[in-house]
Amino acid sequence: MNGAAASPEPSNGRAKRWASRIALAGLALGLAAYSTFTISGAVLLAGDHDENGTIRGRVSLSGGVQFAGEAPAPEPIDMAADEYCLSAHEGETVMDSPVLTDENGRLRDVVVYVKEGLADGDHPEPETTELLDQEGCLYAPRSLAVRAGQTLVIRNSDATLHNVNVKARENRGFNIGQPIKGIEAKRSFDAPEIGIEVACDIHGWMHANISVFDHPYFDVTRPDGGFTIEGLPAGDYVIEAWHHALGAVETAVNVPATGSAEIELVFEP
Ligand SMILES: [Cu+2]
Repeated sequence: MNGAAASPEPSNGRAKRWASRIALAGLALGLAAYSTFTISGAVLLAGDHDENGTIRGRVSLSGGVQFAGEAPAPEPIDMAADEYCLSAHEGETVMDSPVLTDENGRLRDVVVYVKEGLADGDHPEPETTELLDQEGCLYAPRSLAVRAGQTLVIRNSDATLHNVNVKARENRGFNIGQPIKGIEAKRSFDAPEIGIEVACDIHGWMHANISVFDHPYFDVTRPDGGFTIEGLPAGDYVIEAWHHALGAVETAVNVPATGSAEIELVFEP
């Protein structure tokens, strides 16, 4: 990802493109001193200031996460222990790996979030609930992020018994059985916590993780490794990417007042 940002540019593109290249060079130098992992590219667009020189606006921070090594080949999940699970995938083999990438090494299920740099203060309240579903004896999604206090709906969409063992450390953990198709439980978490492990003790292949934030500036990478954090105030931030099997990497980023910022995070094997 070098050069062009995927996000729309301000209208006076050429001057700002040059400005962004200079900013990029500066950022790369800064990052080299700051971090011990690889940043393979970043594009920053110049921001605007009002007459007092105050930066304004909220922008979108987007980018991607890459795994620089060779991901282990996915292996078939043996669901023979449960007839229902087998029948839910009749005619197909469900493959799994602790590190899931696309053909370009783009890493999915990574929690990307603002770790440092946010001003104290009120953040917009979450207006929606989040869903952790169990479907075909798999969690959907595998990696989930919620706000502290936000309602999490845990649903069993399968006609078989699952239990949901939520092994929180900073929050109160719980372990609930969900024996009936369509049953839902509602829970929430009080405190920020990264990567709460979730497992089904009946089906040993079922794993998920939940991260809890006290602010809204986070996302989970899509199957193409991409993420977008919307509405971030201009400023200097530390962005962390956390993966359940690979750990965490972080980078510093300056988010300009208008346009967009783009970063690339790379996990080394
Ligand atoms: Cu289960």
